[in-house]
Order: sequence, then C-alpha cells, then structure tokens
Amino acid sequence: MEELQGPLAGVRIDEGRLVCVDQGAQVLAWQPAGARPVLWVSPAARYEEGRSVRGGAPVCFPWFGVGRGEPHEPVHGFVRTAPWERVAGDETHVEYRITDATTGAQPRWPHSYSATLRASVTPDSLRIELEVTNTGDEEVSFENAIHSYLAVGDVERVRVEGLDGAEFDDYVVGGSGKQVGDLVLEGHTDRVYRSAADVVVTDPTWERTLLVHKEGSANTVVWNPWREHATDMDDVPADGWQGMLCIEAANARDDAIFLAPGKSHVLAQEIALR
Ligand code: TA6
Repeated sequence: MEELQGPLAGVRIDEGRLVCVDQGAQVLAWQPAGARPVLWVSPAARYEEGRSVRGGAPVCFPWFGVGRGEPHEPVHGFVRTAPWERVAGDETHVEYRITDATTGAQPRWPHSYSATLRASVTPDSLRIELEVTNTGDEEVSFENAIHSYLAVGDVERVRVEGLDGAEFDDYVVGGSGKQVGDLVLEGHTDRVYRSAADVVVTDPTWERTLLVHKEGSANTVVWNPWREHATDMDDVPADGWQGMLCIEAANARDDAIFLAPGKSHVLAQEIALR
C-alpha cells in the first residue's frame, strides 16, 4: 500500500492497480494486470476538496440524487465529499470509516450513524462494500448507492443483460417502464431499475465482458449522459460519454433502507472480468 501523492490524499494498493482517495472513500481506479481500466475517470475530472471526482465509484449516502420529497443538497448525500478515516489496508484491501461525529449536524438527516467502506481486489475482481450501522436510538431510513462508472470501448455498442422484465423509473422521459430483453443504450439514459439481479455488460469494442454482482441492493441504476448532456458537466469532455457507463448498486426511493437502532445494512457491488 502506498500513499497517493496529489491534490487528494489516498492510497494505491495491489501494485497501484487500485486507487482510492480518502475524500468520500472513493475508489478512483481499478485496472487488473494485463487488462484495460475497468473503472472510468473523466479526463477532465477535477481533483478538489469538497468536490466529487467524476468517475470511479462514488459513495452515495444517506440519499440518492436529490433524495425523496424536498430536494436535498448536496446531490447524492453528504459523505461523498467528506473526509473518511482510513482504518485498515494492505495490498488487497482498504477500509474507511465515517460517522456523524465527522459530518456533524445534518438538518436533512439528523441521525447517529457509522459507515464503513471496504474495497478489495483479486486478480480479476473488485468488491466494494458500504456498511451502515444505526448507532442512534430510533429507526432511521436512508438511500444509498455505489455509483460505479464502468469504462467501455463504445457505449453505443454495449449490451446490458440481466434486466429483462425489470420495472424502472425513467428520469429522462419521466414515468416508469419495463425492460424487454437486453438493454442497448440509444441516447441519454437515466433509469432506476427495481432489480436485485446481477448484470452482464458485453463490450464488443474492447472484446470483454464484465459481470456486475450486487448484494443488499434492490435497485440497479443505469446512467449515461449521452452527447447532449455530457457538455452540461464541466468535468466531462464532449466525447467523454462514449467511454463510460454507470451501473450502480443502489437502494433508492421506495426501496430505501429502514434500520432499527443497533442494526447494520451492507450494500455490495462486485465487478469481475469474465
Ligand atoms: O446515477 C444517476 C444520476 O443520479 C444522474 O441523474 C446524474 O445526475 C448522475 O447521477 C451524476 O450525478 P453527479 O451529482 O455526480 O453529477
């Protein structure tokens, strides 16, 4: 494990193949030996305190997007840009922790909690776990997501298998829909699927297949801004949308987690080269 030198503190493990920054406990890179990067980071990403780096696997908690009901700020919750404490690590894993003692009074979510992020690698897989414990004395509810940006050769040629028959909320056209067959993206896509199933991402351009396994996740979020929205973001180049596809393990909206005092919940996502 080596300390990451640069504007954001962090670590490189597995001979530098896995990179994680302390801010947001955000995995930024995973590139197995002999393979192309599996996680995408924007070439125009900005590495600034208080700003989530565009790419890798940001941690969304205790809400997803703008949350439920009244829109919440910051988008995707307040731990994504907060300083997590690195509590363990070696050449195959790193572990971070954050609690309400760090994030302080949060009017939108005034609860006592402890969150642990574990990232671990094998030669051909990356596992990211977000464990949340209710350390208060009343039931809490929250949303969460591991907002993974997969690197792909050309998103227009990618197929996503495993969502067939799943209902989804469509944040592009509004309303809901039901997936028929494999998902092939044809434009701006922003969907929260009600599916706990694994998905298989086939990437013909890079001649590879990624298996995305989930645990403790009722939802799969699929997002790509496409050409028309890539330029909405100052940290995504105009053509950046073609090389990325977000496949996120999540619990959002009606699938928010309810946790009794003292109880814990684990959300996990495992990405494996097939
Ligand atoms: O995961 C999908 C999504 O909720 C999209 O609506 C889009 O906003 C994306 O997250 C990125 O959010 P960010 O706050 O990182 O720009």
